[in-house]
Amino acid sequence: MPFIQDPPRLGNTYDRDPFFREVLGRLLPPPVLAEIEPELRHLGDLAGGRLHEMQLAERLVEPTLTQWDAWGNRVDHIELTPLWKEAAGLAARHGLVASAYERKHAEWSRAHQLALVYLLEPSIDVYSCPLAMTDGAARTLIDLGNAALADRAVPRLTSRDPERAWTSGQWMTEQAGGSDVALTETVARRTPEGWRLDGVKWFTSATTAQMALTLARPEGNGPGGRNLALFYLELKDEDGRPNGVALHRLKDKLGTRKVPTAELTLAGALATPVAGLTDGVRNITPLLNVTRLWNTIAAVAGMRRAVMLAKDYAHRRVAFGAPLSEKALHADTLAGLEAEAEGALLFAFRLAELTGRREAGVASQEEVRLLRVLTPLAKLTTGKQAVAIASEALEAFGGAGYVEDTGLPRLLRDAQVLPIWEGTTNVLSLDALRALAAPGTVEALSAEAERVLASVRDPSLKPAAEAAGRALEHARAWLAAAKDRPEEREAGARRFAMTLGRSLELALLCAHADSCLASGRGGRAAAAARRLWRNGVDLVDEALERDDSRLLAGEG
Ligand code: UCC
Repeated sequence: MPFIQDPPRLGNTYDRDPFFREVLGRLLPPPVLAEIEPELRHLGDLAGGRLHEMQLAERLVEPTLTQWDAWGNRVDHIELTPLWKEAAGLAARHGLVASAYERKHAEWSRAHQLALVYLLEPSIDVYSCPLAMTDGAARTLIDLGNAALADRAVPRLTSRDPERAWTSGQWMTEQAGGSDVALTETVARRTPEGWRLDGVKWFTSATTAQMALTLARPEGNGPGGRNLALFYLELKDEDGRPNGVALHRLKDKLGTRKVPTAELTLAGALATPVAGLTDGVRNITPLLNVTRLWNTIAAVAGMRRAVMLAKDYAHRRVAFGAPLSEKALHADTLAGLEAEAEGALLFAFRLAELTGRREAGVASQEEVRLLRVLTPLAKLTTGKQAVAIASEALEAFGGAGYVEDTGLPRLLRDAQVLPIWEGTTNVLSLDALRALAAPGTVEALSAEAERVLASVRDPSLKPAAEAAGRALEHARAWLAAAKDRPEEREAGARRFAMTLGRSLELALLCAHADSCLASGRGGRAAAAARRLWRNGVDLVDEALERDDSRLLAGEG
């Protein structure tokens, strides 16, 4: 008898995601949700239907680079996949970048924008990458106050007209280093026509952009990140000729295969300093913080997609005499994955909320500090979860999860980039420590944790909330004990950051579950909170506790 198995189906990914709808319902004022809901439902329909089908159908199609035309002209043409072309139009029309800048919904505009992103992201083959950089570039040009460049580029970066819309690159990584950006070797020279850049950029994602923000060392400046400058460049001149940018090849990557990531040379590319001739690293950080926010949303969206597929399949696949969904161990495994994704979703949208408040000018000083430290924490925590969840979700399909033409292995390959790009887990753990060293930031984080935990009143949630509270307390004690011991502080940074990230997720999920119980919306979220607790927040915490007691005992 042939093997015929019903594949997993998605359906409308907005309608079939009650947890997401619950989270939006708590976050957004009812008139805002009512206004945006038809569009969310429409995108859920596209994401679970036509786009998902396209994604499966063009699984083997990848972007290609043509460097020369038949007559010897350098053309460097990148042909994108059909889904990417479709996604570009959809992203512009639905304002996947624009809605954050139009600010139609005041401080809830970021949450609105990222809800759109959350729905489309898993079905557009990582077209979110150029969109994230575009958003970050618009934010950077605005924040740095370069009116001429902002006037020129921001209306295009935030356009809803696909014919007019631009995307931006973010060219930071060089052969000398991707994390240690201060090693940048690209040189900027002042010429009669303006600044010209020479160098090699080793990893430039989505190189089909019309502009890029990049770092270069102005001739005569010394070493280090402070002596770099942030530059704006356009890839083509007014006549459509290349602006001193030559693409060598596309990268052959484990995942994100539809993203045309290139190596390129800058040979006399005309560029404009964005904000003076120093402090390039500091000046590019608004871009980094926006792409880290997108990374967090993409991680959560990927987790939810993997869980949605695995859950649907569990109703279709029969083994040992019953559907998998009726098997206690399989159901428990899926519940564990779902709890992770739910904690992560709450963390991501808390970040979206704070970002929206800051951009709308209504955030308190404490919220600004909180946002600074939650950005690396959320990115690093959800990036790690995304890989673990994708891996476990594939296992829930048995061998089918390991077979390419099911379309499932892509989930894991595309997740693996999330802890790497935009700052690895270790780099971001150190960034979290850097943020916490600023005055008032430990206090802002403690106040957030206390506020969230104090809102948990239902006795059934107390043990989980107390576990989160204990872990947070350990983290605080470790930070104080590690203050004057730089080596131990660095070595323990990841355990510290993961403990904070995972216990904040648990605290947020407990608080969410409490509000569901209080409003009579059932105990499903409470069960998820207890499940997340059992998933091992305390295991991370124990590891930290060992570090902590070693430090407290003064051991080296
Ligand atoms: O990976 C890439 C691919 C692009 C694809 C985009 C798609 C993503 C979206 C996905 C959605 C699906 S592009 C390259 C990514 N590279 C990185 O992320 C770099 C990772 N490395 C770091 O983040 C490091 O921590 C560095 C480069 C920032 C450290 O450099 P330095 O030279 O050691 O810098 P300092 O001295 O630590 O920091 C310089 C200044 C300081 O402020 P001042 O000057 O006032 O003392 C820092 O406090 O910058 C400040 N600073 C920040 N401020 C550093 N980081 C931040 C931050 N995150 N926010 C605010």
